[in-house]
Amino acid sequence: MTKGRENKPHIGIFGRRNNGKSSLINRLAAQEISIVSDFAGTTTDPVKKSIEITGFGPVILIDTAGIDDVGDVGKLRVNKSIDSIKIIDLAILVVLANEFGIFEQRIIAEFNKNEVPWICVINKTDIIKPELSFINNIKSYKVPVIEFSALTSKDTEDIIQSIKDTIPESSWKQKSLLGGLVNYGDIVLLITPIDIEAPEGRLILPQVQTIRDILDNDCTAIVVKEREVDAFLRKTMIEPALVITDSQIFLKADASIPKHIPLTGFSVLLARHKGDFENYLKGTPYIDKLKDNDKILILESCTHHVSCDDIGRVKIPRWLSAYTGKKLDFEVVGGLSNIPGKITDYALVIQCGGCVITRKQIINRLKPAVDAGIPVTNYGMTIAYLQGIYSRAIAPFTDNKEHSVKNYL
Ligand SMILES: Nc1nc2c(ncn2[C@@H]2O[C@H](COP(=O)(O)OP(=O)(O)O)[C@@H](O)[C@H]2O)c(=O)[nH]1
Ligand SMILES: [Mg+2]
Repeated sequence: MTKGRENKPHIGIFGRRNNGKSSLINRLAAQEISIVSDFAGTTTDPVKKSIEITGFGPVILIDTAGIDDVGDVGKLRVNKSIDSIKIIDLAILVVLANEFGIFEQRIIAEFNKNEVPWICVINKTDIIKPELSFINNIKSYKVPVIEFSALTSKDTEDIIQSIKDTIPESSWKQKSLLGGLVNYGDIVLLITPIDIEAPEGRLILPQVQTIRDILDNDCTAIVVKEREVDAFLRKTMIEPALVITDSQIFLKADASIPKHIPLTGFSVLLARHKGDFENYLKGTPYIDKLKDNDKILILESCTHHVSCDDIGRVKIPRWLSAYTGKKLDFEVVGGLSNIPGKITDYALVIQCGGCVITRKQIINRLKPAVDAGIPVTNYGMTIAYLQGIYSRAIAPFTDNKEHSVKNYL
């Protein structure tokens, strides 16, 4: 799965069995992607589809099983549907005219609990027309209500307009990686090692994204290898406004870049862009307070990046143990699997960079820990801390009020 694909806004479709959820998805996608049938319970596990909504753009639609499913298996399906609320940016509740009760109220309570905005589609209006009092009752939740028929409505324009009006801008509008850190015309120096770990013939994605972002900010990017930095600064006398380095060579960069020039790492930049940065800032220094036998939870969001796997399972445990000198107990959880045991059993939670999931998914993943007061951090911030470069690397984000984390988020 590519990064771009997973970063699209996620929209979940909920409602009782047979209300036409899958039919609605097919109309929005203008193609047959979900299995539609008149047999209640055709859609079992939530089905993710990457589609282009005409007039809005690319999104991931999640088709779910009915919220009124029955029996043991049915309940499991309902729970899976409810689980998917944690990863969506918007919900569409599909109801039928004059049918709004306990099932709808329960799912709305889940939307509210997860702070997911929603819209309501009254489907099958070709066979049952809703009464005005029914529509007004749903409108009292202060959500858009659209009368629709997946079979006979000419277009989905009203639904798409409501999606556009309701979906949070942060779910689709890309923030600038360097937002608040640079000004028009600044020169930004990037230090990237070209070693055996570097991919053949190209730069890695964070470096490419940063270069693009520098250009988008009307700044100049200069890219050098760590071995060339000293000679470059001496020969050109250029004073960059900001230096961004690969974290692995931060110490070398720290020595080469004069102290008055802000220096940070790609991984810290990405932690702000893609993580729960404010809580990482609070949680990372907790590394110094770790004690013998403390349990550390490592959250690895994808299960197919061999290099991340190595960082989470081997390098971070080794470096953390060496740095603290304590006997620590590590537990790695992959994908979006449930966390074994109680969150309060852990002394620290370390999240991966999250390149394949959305910022919202990371924040929701960490929420139980944050709510329970457990310190959280991520791979990049932890590595920066263990290498003793943390305070310099976060200074560009915390020094200046104008550039503060809050303003960026
Ligand atoms: N008359 C009518 N039938 C519909 C409408 N939308 C869906 N259906 C039918 O209702 C049945 C269930 O649809 P489906 O999309 O599978 O429902 P789901 O269980 O909510 O995903 C199918 O036979 C559809 O053809 C509609 O707007 N009007
Ligand atoms: Mg279905």
